[in-house]
Amino acid sequence: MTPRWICLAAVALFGLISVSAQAATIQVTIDKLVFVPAEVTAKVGDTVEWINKDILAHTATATNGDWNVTIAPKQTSRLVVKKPGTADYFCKYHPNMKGRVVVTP
Ligand SMILES: [Cu+2]
Repeated sequence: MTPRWICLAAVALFGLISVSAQAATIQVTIDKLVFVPAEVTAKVGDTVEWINKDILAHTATATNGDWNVTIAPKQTSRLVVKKPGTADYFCKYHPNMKGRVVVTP
């Protein structure tokens, strides 16, 4: 290998490591009109992924209006969290469905 190749390989490897160390995907399953787990913790930049196992459409709607995610039946939807803090959310179609995302910096 030439020094140029070694340098490129090092940059690529470092990029892979730093990306995997920073961003995680946190999964919430929706099963029979319940968010499981009801509360998850994420870091800024992480992705929250809702997996809808029901045959009904649901939403994850932040009570403070910051975000609104629709999850079609048997589908998965994702949100990248950008703001630290505690976000309570609910489903617009089934308001007794409630969850919480705690975002740490
Ligand atoms: Cu719902």
